[in-house]
Amino acid sequence: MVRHGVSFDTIVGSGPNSSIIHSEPSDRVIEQGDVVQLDFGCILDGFCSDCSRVLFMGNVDEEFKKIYDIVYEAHKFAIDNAKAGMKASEIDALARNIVKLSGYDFNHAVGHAVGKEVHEKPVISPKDETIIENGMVITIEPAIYIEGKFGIRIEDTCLMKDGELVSLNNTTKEIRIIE
Ligand SMILES: [Mn+2]
Repeated sequence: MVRHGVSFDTIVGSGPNSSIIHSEPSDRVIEQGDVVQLDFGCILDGFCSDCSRVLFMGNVDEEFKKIYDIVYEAHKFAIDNAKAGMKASEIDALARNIVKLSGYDFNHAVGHAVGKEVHEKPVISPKDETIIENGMVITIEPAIYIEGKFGIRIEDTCLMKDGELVSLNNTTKEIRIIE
């Protein structure tokens, strides 16, 4: 990232700030028990990337784990089940319905196309009817925000290839606890 440059200003939100979608880095000191939300990307050969991961500081309570598992399941389900030829809105629904069935929702799109700009059209939202075709690059980033407490968003940049959605990020999505 240092060598190639970032595709947008890195988001780091700890504790309650993790529940703010575009949290800017602040002087807040990271504490035991915090959720730390990271959202970042770089530019390679003129093309952007976009990735979100969550870290847990020390012991994590059961509510955090429960919410993490829902978001991770929604993220994974959408990647595993998105196919070329589906509408953007249908791919949004794959992830959002898992979150909704668990009694939550989130007030942003499940993703967006990525190219020379980090946010391009189509938007993977309930209202976008664009057909997602082979060769398109989109993000899958469902989330749950518990206002004033914490937020969890898991995001990969994905390529629609041979009819299937393939994640281009290799970083683990298992729960990461920093002791
Ligand atoms: Mn994104």
